[in-house]
Amino acid sequence: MGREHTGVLIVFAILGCSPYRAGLTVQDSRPTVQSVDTARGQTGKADSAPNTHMVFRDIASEVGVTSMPNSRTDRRYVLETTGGGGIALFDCDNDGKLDIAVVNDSTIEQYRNGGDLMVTLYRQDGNAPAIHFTDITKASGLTTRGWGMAIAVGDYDNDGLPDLYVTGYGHNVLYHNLGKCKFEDVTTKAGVQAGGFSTGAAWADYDRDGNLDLFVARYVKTDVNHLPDPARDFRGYRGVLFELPDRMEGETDILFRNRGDGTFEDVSKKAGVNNPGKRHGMGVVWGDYDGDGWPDLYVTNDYGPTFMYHNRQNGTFEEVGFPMGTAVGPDGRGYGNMAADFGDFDRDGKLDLFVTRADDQPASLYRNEGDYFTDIAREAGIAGPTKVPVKWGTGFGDFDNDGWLDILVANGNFSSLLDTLPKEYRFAEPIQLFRNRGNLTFENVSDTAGLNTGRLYSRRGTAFGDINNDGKLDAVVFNADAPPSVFLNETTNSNHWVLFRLIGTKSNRGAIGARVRVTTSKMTQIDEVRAGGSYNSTNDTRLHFGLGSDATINKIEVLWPSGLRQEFREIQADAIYEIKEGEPIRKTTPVSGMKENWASPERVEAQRCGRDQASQPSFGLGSIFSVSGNAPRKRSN
Ligand SMILES: [Ca+2]
Ligand SMILES: [Ca+2]
Ligand SMILES: [Ca+2]
Ligand SMILES: [Ca+2]
Repeated sequence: MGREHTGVLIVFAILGCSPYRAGLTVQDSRPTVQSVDTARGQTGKADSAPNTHMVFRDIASEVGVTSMPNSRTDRRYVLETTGGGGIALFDCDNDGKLDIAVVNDSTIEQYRNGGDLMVTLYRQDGNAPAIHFTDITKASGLTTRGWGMAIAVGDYDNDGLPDLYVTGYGHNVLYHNLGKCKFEDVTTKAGVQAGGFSTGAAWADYDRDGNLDLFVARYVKTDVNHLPDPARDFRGYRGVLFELPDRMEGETDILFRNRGDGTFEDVSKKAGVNNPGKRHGMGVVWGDYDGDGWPDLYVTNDYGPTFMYHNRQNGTFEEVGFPMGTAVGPDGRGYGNMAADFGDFDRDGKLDLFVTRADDQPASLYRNEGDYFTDIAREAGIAGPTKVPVKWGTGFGDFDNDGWLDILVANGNFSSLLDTLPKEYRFAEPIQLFRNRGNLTFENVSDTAGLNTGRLYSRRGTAFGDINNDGKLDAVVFNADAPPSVFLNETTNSNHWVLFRLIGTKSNRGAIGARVRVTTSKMTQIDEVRAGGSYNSTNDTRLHFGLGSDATINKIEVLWPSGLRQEFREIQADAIYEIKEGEPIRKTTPVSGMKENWASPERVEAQRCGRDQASQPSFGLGSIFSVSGNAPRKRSN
């Protein structure tokens, strides 16, 4: 909660505007991304039915998402104000229907007595259109107690079943998925306890050996058994006795390397991502921002500059936040950074970055200019409306399927104790939604999209995914001291869409880090499969693309972490496809039992790429194949 900052970082902001140099080879090896269209000069018209009215409805209470967490709103300690908030949309039994995991916080009294169940798991058991969820937490084996924070879903053992890593205060938990939504706590055996006050976490195969690795951000040192005395020790905030974390000692961050045998080693220091300065870590998201085929890492820090770790392709990272222009806000202030997401909102083939912050601090929309990022939030119409509230979960998503990524932001103040103050932002705040006009500006549609028509809550994490498999991206949002909201996307238009479920064979099974490029007659889009992000949350790992008025996809390109590149032509839109590494694309029918049909693409290409294909035309990420001496290793299991 980065309130009351000084302006000491202004000098760095000036540096942050300069191009990325520093003698890195990345610039030289960077591929030329041949965009079909770029945002500059786009009119924003003609891709779709104009100006679709986005509509959401919170269906949580009518579909069985009703379990009340043990929590409270009158939060006084940092453990309470910053605790909790993760949501995951994932498919725990591979039946083709998304299930929901909610990470629970606790209370100080309850934690001292053993804590609360860190996760609530809802399995989707209805069949469309009758969506229904059942709380199966007790039967699922998710029985470890504690004080939960974040959830990162990833298949770390490549058995085809998504596993859960849950962070929290005191200890973290790795739940191995045994099948049928049953889980086993394997934390000790795996060696990923972490401890301290962990916040965001996310999986990625940073060394490309086929096994998912895990990054965990940590926040501050606090001892629940020796908490300070508010009356004696708190400076307070506008007279409210309320613990502020700015002077608290921070904690280091952790990178766990997956050995491929069910155990992990702590490589944080060796890899250069351990955060020795102990900045207060919050959000984590992986993304290959420079398109060199190696996943890079972005970590938001409260009270200070954020980290952009560039993957040097040799097991180490270089922190390049300032030279890349993403370390601080537009006016050079460090700010209280919360969450971040990568997405190519301007469709120029490069991943951009969106960052949420505390109150009185605008969000940043960092446009990837190739060699550095430029914060265009102000010009885009986002800085103004996002300045006011305390912002948490966020993400890019094309909610109206027009082919342009929109942005959702979940808000809410730290404690209901602050509701006694005049002119203070409320504990419960509206959600914000920004519709991408396609011309580098966004329309604030927060008041008309149905996200705030019901009771307002203090929101935290967000997870996006297509809950009812109708091609429209839905959103689940964490509510403090209440069950989550399940926002079904009921937008009506004639736009087309596609969903891809990727399955790695040589690459990690969950295909985390795979990049997909979709080209229609009017546009080219990219995205990557991620496992953890936003604020403490995990989106559906199926990639969703809105396609506007195009009912046919001319070309689908998949670049796998293994280096394999596949290309498919003339694929029908409005369907869910499964793409298994090295195999033909397959259409799946999103109903009970997931009946499968083989699509009959006119042409299917699968090429095992080597160095000799470095000059291969048309796919702008070809340089991954030309990397010598540090090619990805084979998966060991
Ligand atoms: Ca697994
Ligand atoms: Ca990279
Ligand atoms: Ca859109
Ligand atoms: Ca949907």
